[in-house]
Amino acid sequence: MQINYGKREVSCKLVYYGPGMSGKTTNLEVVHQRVPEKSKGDLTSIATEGDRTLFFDFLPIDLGQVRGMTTKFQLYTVPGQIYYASTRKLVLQGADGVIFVADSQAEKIKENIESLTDLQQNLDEYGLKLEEMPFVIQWNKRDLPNALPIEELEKQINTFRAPTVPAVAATGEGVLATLKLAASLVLDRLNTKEPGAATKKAAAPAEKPAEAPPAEKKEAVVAKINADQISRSYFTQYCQVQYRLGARTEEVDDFKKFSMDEKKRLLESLINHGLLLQDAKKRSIVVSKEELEVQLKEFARRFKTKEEMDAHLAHRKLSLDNLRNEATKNVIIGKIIQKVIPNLNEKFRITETEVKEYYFTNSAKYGGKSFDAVKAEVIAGIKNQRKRELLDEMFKALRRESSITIFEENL
Ligand SMILES: Nc1nc2c(ncn2[C@@H]2O[C@H](COP(=O)(O)OP(=O)(O)O)[C@@H](O)[C@H]2O)c(=O)[nH]1
Ligand SMILES: [Mg+2]
Repeated sequence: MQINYGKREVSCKLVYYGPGMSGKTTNLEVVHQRVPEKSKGDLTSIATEGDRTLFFDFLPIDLGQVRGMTTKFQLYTVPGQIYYASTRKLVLQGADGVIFVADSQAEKIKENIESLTDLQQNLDEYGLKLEEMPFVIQWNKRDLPNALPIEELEKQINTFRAPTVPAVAATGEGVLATLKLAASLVLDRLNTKEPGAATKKAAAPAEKPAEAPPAEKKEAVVAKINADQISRSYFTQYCQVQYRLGARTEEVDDFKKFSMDEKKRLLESLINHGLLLQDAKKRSIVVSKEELEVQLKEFARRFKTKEEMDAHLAHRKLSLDNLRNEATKNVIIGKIIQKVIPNLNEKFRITETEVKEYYFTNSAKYGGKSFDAVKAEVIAGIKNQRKRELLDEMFKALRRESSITIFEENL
């Protein structure tokens, strides 16, 4: 759960768990269809040909103002197949609540129980206990003739006596009821864990800035980019993620300490990204699920197997959220460049003379290899350099028309 007191925003993560084919993806599809346009993002599904979820499905939704805070939920599903065990664990990272989608069919009882055990084991590794978490069971596929009676399911599966909702996800029945129930449990928990956290800010008198509520004092601001504020906790998180993404070693530090100079440099890059995202918003640039899918698949291609990729992420302590954010940023950068610079292809056209020139001036880099042997590498090098130049120009232009304040004392 992330709380941004400055923006009065709370962001929660809900994970739909359950055996393969129980209806998790269907649940997300129904939520996506039924939630009003302005309150939802794109549904991102990364599926194999067989229409089975490969990584996870992702849907951000906005439940509106709850007790004075904007409440955002990130909905995730997990892949059901046994061989994606490590992905299932990764998706659970940072979960605030779990919805277990059970398949009511008599012949699925064993799979349901196995999946529930798998869920408990995975949570255990994060030091979490299902019985202490916001947890809802959905009895799905109630329409099928071989569905077991609910009392029977309760007896065999619901050992914690978690709240349950019967559903026919295929027709949408029970889907929103399940989500609402889970969301309310998460929000209740937020209020008991941090008494008054959600209400304090809303009730605080606005006219006396000298007596800011304690929540705001805690949340120091490191910079302002136009109307947006960057809190210190967000910045700290950003620094850690950038360090992990760029790490050259397999294992990373739990918490990397940065010098003041490094912090300032990271803040500059965060400001650049912030400006870029604001600009994208102004230009109504959005990232479609297909575009995100291409980026994520591109990343996955670097690994021979899924297990290898999951291990890579786990070693670097990177979550799927981190990956998705990076991918989104990359897509946005590409789209803005294309919009801002209409003659982009012209700029990226590289003549043979230029390639040779670059090769000779940077010959040290190529360790004495012949021109022909490294030509492709040289061209890629030039393209990267141009891309960096273009981005620099863009950042400069954006900074000229923006108001940026840095609070160094809070770094
Ligand atoms: N009859 C019936 N079929 C359902 C229901 N919910 C989902 N399905 C079907 O079950 C299959 C698997 O659903 P899916 O959402 O992909 O399962 P996932 O593997 O848990 O993501 C699909 O063919 C769905 O159309 C339901 O309530 N009743
Ligand atoms: Mg699925």
